[in-house]
Amino acid sequence: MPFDNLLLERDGAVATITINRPKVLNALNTQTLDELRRALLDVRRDDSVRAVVLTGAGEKSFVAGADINELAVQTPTGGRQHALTGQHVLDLLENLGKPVIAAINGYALGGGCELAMACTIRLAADTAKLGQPEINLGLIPGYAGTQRLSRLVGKGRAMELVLTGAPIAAADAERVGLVNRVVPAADLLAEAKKLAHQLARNAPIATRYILEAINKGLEMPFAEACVFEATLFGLVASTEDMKEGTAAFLEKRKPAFKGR
Ligand code: CO8
Repeated sequence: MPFDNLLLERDGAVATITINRPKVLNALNTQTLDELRRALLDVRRDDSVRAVVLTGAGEKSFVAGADINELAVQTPTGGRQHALTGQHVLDLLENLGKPVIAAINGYALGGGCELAMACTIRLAADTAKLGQPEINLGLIPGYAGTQRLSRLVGKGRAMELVLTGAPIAAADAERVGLVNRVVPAADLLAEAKKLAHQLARNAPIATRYILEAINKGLEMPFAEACVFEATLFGLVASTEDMKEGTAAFLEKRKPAFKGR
């Protein structure tokens, strides 16, 4: 089924997903969230996709949040369901098994900041602004923002960002660890794609296990997470790519990973 509100493009092993509702600063309505879920399932299923770039259409906004037109008329049960649906889609993104680079090309507010936080690595344009302004609408974050933000920037900074609702500039977001790197706006997409292509050349199974070890391991007690890591290490030792990677090093050549 084609998408109305997003673009899905391919360049070799890299897929680029662009949230495409620029007239409303790429706000996430129910349809867009559902299209994103479908696009992510397509990308997850396709072994030839090894990395993903996620961005917003236009120069002004990555995603300016959940669509406030829908939030304004939600019911208590509908609101709960909406939040759970959004959390499910962001969970899918975080645990896609391939790295997702957020190219934050402008406003990443509310659900937009939550979307960026579910990505693996965040690059921001120097013009970007990030924040959780839900409090200004009499709301709270609902796509797991309270949880991912406090894990990324620490409890004190998360409290300040969510309680004040004030957005921060890209440079400050980098300083507190909310984004990995800030680049000039004109270079953002190229830099994100360059990083995605670089990660796409790595051994896919090792990449998937690193994502799992960090994502799942962080939610476990330390000792259990270490055992989990060791088990994944053992599994990766059974791959052809491990043999190829170590042989290539010893033979002083570049490895050619096959994902086996
Ligand atoms: N939803 C719907 N429409 C939006 C949104 C949005 N989040 N953001 C912007 N728009 C629309 C505007 O209404 C406007 O439409 P129109 O042209 O028809 O008037 C158009 O986009 C352009 O926006 P502005 O004219 O406001 O552009 P400015 O440059 O003046 O301002 C801002 C840009 C500062 C980004 C401003 O648009 C803004 O404050 N937007 C809202 C940001 C916000 O509060 N986001 C958080 C929303 S709440 C949320 O995300 C909760 C997520 C969890 C939900 C859990 C489920 C229950």
